[in-house]
Amino acid sequence: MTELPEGISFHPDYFDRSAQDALVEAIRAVVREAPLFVPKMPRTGKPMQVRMSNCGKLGWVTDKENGYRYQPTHPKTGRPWPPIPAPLQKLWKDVAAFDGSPEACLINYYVDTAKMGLHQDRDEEEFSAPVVSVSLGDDCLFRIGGTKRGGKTQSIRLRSGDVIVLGGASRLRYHGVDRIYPATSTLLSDGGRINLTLRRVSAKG
Ligand code: MD3
Ligand code: FE
Repeated sequence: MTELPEGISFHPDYFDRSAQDALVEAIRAVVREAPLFVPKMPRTGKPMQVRMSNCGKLGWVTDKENGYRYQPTHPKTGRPWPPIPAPLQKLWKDVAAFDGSPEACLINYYVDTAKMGLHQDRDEEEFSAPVVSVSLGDDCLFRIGGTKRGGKTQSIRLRSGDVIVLGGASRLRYHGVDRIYPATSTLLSDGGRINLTLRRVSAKG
């Protein structure tokens, strides 16, 4: 077991099974109001493999015409995003070490075959706030690299209930999801993996 880079803190099994069940129920309620959508790459319009939604004042969206951005409303319904569920607001307070509340919670849903390519999260204005990630459902192989493309990378298996905090010198590291390990969790009735990322978007005035 090798050490993680500075700025990353890993909390395996942060949420126990009953807390995970409660989170899944809360996320199911969010996606009833704000349905999962298919994000499309800027310029090409190529669909990403994950399905997405958001809760919070702002949500991350992307489409062919307007590219990556945060906006206060759902791209299909035009309605505001639902609020961030209380247990996730508490999580941020407990682990983020940032003086300000989370503005966005991106919901990523992965089916068995879905992946997410290496990328940086840089659509936020406030890079001094960490990104706080919660994994639910099937395990995945997560990969983290350096702050430039093409350097060496490290892989970590993330399991249901794990929390990982990406901050400080690691906030702009490249990262992605190489694979899902199907049927490794009983949490989600239809299988797959949910990742929740809590984010601060705007700098505090
Ligand atoms: C490392 N999601 O939504 S979460 C994303 O599992 C995203 O769905 C992945 O990458 C997922 O943008 C990974 C863990 C994560 C999130 C943000 C990071 C790792 C990060 C920001 C900087 C470095
Ligand atoms: Fe990311």
